[in-house]
Amino acid sequence: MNMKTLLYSCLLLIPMMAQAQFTPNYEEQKVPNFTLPDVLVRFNGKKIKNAKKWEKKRRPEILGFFERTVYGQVPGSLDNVSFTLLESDKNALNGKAHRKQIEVLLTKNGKSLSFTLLVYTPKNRQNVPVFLGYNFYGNHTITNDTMVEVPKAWSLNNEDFGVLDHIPTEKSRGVRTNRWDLNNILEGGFGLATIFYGEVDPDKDDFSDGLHALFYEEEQERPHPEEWGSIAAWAFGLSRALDYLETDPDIDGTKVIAFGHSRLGKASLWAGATDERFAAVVSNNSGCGGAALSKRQFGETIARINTNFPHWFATNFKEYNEKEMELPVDQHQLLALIAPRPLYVASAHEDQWADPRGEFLSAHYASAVYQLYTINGVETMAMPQLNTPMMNALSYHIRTGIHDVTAYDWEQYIRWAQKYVAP
Ligand code: GTR
Repeated sequence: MNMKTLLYSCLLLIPMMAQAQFTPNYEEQKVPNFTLPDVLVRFNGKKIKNAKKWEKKRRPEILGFFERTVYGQVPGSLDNVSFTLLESDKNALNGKAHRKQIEVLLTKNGKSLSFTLLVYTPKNRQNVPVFLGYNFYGNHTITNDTMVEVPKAWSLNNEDFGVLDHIPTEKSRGVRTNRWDLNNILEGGFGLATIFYGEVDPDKDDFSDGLHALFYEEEQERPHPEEWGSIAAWAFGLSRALDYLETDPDIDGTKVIAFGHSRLGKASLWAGATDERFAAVVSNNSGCGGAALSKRQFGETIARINTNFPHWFATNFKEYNEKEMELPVDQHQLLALIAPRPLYVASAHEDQWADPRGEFLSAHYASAVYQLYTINGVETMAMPQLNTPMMNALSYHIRTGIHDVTAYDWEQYIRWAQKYVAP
């Protein structure tokens, strides 16, 4: 081999090596050995023995770490939050539901941002428990109801849904009804409240828009390294929606369940952790940076997620790219921050990218905190069979199929919420 060919092959190797580094691991035997930080041992080594000490000592330090280093802190508070009822119909969905669309207006530093909350409650019912969660492409995608407004905010493109040039469109009305089992939610005695996540913070690596920009000091262009990324902004938006829900007599503000799928499941978990007014949380296939343990490095990893989605987490979190073992926390501790409130973690068998086993083990290790309250969680380390939920206040299931939200998932969430959230 002459010098030239040698040099050429080396040049070819560099991108291949970078690629190899990023090849996701899907083999259980290749999961590295690691010691999980004990949820009940403080950073100073002291053991936590009861719920009181957990709440006073351990919970705040875990929350503080996740705030500064993972999702990022919210820099201050809003000047004002106000609600305007845009529209309502007591005979929506063929007389089954009461529909409302509410504008939630957030103001800070003379700037404002608004989002539209779509709420359905069972007809002629008041004070009902409700599932609150974001949708990916607009409120009008979750139902065929023609009265639901098409949002104007920036959207991810989706050719199948007719979303080109990042503009939500009428064409996608009803395209996501499969992910929102509205009939069964209402028949189960629950309301459903949803928001298009792009209205709170567009899902792109651009900090000039969305919620972040409201909080900037003069000439600031992006959050400081310990400040919030998009997931924390979405979580904050859920809390502002909860501010409204607490004022609505049709809804029981003490029984609002934060629900989310995938990246929005990460947001619902963080909302439940930071805002204890949420009565319960559902994490559907939330994966890396959500329910799944990072130290397993199975499927999506910290480096991968921070590279593909540089805006999701605090800049500080990038320090742990390919350094999972150095991270003094793991995601079971995020789950533990929800305790003693009911929590449902769900995986899908074909969703290996989200590491179902890592999601399961995370729920298992979080159970130690539920036990302090004598509440049952995921006690065993053996994963359940497919489509066989382990149902307790802290529940887990893995169903057949892909990364998605299905009628099967909703059937379990409704049953669980009837038992543990709104008995
Ligand atoms: C994937 C991402 C996951 C998950 C998912 C989703 O591309 O890697 O962490 O959040 O998107 O939100 O659908």
